[in-house]
Amino acid sequence: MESAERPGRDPDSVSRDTIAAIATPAGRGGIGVVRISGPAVPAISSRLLGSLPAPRHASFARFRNARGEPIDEGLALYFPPPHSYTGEAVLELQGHGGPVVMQAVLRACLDAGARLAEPGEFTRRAFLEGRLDLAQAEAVADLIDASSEQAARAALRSLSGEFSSAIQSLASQLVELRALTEAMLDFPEEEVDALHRADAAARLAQVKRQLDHVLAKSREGSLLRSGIHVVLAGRPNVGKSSLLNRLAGEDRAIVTPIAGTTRDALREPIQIQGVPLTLVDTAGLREASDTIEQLGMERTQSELARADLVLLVEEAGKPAPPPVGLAPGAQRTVVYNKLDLAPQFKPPAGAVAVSAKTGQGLEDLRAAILAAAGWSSTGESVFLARERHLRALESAREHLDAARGELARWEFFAEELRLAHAALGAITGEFTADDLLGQIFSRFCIGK
Ligand SMILES: Nc1nc2c(ncn2[C@@H]2O[C@H](COP(=O)(O)OP(=O)(O)OP(=O)(O)O)[C@@H](O)[C@H]2O)c(=O)[nH]1
Ligand SMILES: [Mg+2]
Repeated sequence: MESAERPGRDPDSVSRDTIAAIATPAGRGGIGVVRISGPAVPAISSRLLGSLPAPRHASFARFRNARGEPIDEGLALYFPPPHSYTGEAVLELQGHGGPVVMQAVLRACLDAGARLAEPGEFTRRAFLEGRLDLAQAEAVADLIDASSEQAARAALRSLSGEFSSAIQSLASQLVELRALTEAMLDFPEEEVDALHRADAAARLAQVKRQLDHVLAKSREGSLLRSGIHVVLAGRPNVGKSSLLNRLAGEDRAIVTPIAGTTRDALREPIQIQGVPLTLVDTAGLREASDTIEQLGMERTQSELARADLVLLVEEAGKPAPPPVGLAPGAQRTVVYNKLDLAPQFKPPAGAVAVSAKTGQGLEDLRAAILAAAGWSSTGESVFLARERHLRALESAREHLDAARGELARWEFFAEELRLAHAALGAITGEFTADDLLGQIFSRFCIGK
């Protein structure tokens, strides 16, 4: 891996363009913000506002275009370097949030020498200036994209550096262990005694334990970002659509006593304890009686193929053969519905009994869904990890495992430690390839 840009050491930082963008969403609003960052901010400010506002004070100003005509008026905020979001000189113009006005203000900034910012470019600069590490920069986008309060809270914790410092703590222990090992490398093999090896083994085990802990919290937290695909499946008429309506809290799917009511797959986004889920109602599985039902069941199959969790719905107290066409595969939980019709029914271990009609057992069902998805905590201490972070942590763990097998061979041991360290460094952006950075920031919105 070619390590490219490093925080705070960007060679171009003195000769950079000045960038500008509308930072508020498109459309009409009470206020719209244009943000400008870069060395030309003072010059642009004098062209637009007639002067540079006092640092970090809200100043009322009239915004003028290149011909000196007033285009809007509002508040101007100036943040001198390095104490700004990007670490550069930043000017924020808060005008009236109409699309025409905002475009005119942006146009005036471009005419005065700025260029249009690319998606995520402000945050990318913050990263390059060392204001944020890569995991924190990603947390900015995750906070904006958060689909639940829990996800937002977890993103905010990452933004404030909680995830990064857990990673850094692992990295610094690895640095110590590497230093110790490198020192050993200078001795001939036979002089490295058992004491040193035992010490290294103990330190390695310690790092590994901590890494496992971080990984577990990250796996759990990743559910908050990506959500879980939960599919309701089973024979016709068992109450799949009724359960979807109950879990969604509104009547989304058609429910009738006629077997074969649902023809099409219906997706409904819901949340359980802040974990976002996509709940999918499907056509009941049986020998199809017509073309529409046949097509419906093909959709059921493709939903099942994509499921993280299948809720196989059965009727309580009515033993029946397994539904036709339910391929083994995704993790499944059996849900016995219509408990109100069979109040004596006790579900077997691992299954849940509910009544979509009375709501009985619904809390158990919600808990079972979260447990099956791997969510165990209240969400307070999880890390809102991305797939990229999970892969890096897993790779670091593999190298630590490999290192344990190489305690008798210092060179190999040292090399595995180096690789584990590099994997962790990729999370915070200490060692990160340029194209990866491009990928990460290009998914941001413009103006962030
Ligand atoms: N008593 C009782 N009836 C229920 C319960 N859940 C569903 N029903 C009834 O069972 C019938 C079928 O319900 P649906 O939700 O349409 O069943 P489904 O599994 O979606 O059926 P298909 O779409 O045909 O595959 C309806 O008459 C519901 O009112 C329950 O918990 N108790
Ligand atoms: Mg149905």
